[in-house]
Amino acid sequence: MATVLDTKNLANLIGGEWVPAEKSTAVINPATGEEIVQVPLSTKETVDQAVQAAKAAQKEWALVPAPQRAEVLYRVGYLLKENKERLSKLLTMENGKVIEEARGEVQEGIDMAFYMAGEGRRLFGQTTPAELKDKFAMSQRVPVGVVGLITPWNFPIAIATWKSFPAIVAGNAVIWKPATETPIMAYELAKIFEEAGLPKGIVNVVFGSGQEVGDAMVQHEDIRVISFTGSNETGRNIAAECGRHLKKVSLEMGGKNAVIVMEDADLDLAVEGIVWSAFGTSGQRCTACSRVIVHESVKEKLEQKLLTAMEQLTVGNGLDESIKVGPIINKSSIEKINRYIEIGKDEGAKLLAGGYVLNEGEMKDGNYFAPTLFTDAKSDMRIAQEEIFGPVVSLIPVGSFEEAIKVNNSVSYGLSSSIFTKDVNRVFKAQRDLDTGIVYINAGTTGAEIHLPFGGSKGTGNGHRDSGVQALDVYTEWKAVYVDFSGKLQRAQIDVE
Ligand code: UN1
Repeated sequence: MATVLDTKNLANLIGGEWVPAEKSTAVINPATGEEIVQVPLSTKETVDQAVQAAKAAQKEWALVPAPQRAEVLYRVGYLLKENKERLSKLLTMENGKVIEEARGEVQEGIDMAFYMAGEGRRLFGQTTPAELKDKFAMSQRVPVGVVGLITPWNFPIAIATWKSFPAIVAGNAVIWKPATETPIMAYELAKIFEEAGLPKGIVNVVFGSGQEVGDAMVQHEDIRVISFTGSNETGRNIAAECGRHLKKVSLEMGGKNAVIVMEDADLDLAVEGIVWSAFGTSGQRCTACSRVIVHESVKEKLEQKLLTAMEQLTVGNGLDESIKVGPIINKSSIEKINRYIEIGKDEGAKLLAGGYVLNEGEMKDGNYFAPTLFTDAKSDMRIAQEEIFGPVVSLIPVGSFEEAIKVNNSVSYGLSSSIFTKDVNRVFKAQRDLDTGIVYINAGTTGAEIHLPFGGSKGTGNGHRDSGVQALDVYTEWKAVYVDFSGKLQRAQIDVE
């Protein structure tokens, strides 16, 4: 199909100029194996150029009143809306997710634009009484300066908006390294920033590898914040390095999310929730359901209903509206998923459906994996503990509500969880006791809305949140201001009557 992209060679955006790089690599459509575009493999020097441009631009940007900074985001929101269909198609081509989900992801960016633009007229600080007479006290948010964003391929536009929009409205300049697998959304969003009138140098896009570009960002003394979404291993390394540089770091590193199905659940609804959150985006969401913790009394019924629902899942190129499950991002992910299938079998879990690569007919040049269901898994098996990031879900039978909560909490991640039950007491106990940053009642594990905090506990993060008003905490410092209008020296804690 004809691409709707206006270039065959992407360039970096530095200080408002599109700068080609010497080296590049191919971006492959995971549905067809075809090359879509070349993406730069930039160097450390490029990062430094971008930081210099950002530093210069940020000083003026910080002085623009926040409601005016927000005007740019409103325009970005409208431009995303106008371009929604075109962007969604490009997103499906580079990432593989089915077109309906691509539209949903672009919508998430639109929502984030209007939400964060609203913050231009809030960005609330506090005023508070001073302890001394004729003295005024307040706190306010101030921009950090230059911030570094490292974004993943699985939500190449939504996650970029979660991070860049709060950074921009708060008065920062951005160095952004998008995933090399999915650079087109970054290119398109950067062009939208330009068209919306964002001053040159406020968003700089540097394409390239984590080892070269990501590492240079983490090392750069003038980048004061790193916000990263990706693997736990990379996140830990980034955090350690940021620690050495006393740099603030916000991490979102995945999950091992479970749906709990109790004996009183609406099983048909639970099946819909499981299928959508386990096999949507081919399981390549941080929030994807990869465990189903089921009360043993309804286990067999649930298995049967799941198998029937899975038969309806059509796998193929996501540009075709009838397809429900798109391809896997690349060959190495396919290998990883395959390894986990073997691990699951060796551990003694029972494979009920799927478990193999699909490469017949139109799927022969893409990376496809059959939706997969294991049952009789134990909570300490590797397939029930480790993030697979593919369309693989494991059923773990339990005997009680208490055991279900315990099994849910037994993993090293803490992003999302869900319970299907009609018992209001269990609902409230579950939302209290499930140790994840996101909890769903009678819905699957995916579908976070942008005005709530996104992130989680344990191996998922380090205490920060993407999106929601909480994202502002990542991109601002607090300043406490005291105004003494007594005309004399008043000593805090001492001259108190
Ligand atoms: C991710 O998988 O990293 O809640 C983000 C959801 C989406 C965002 C997922 N709104 O599933």
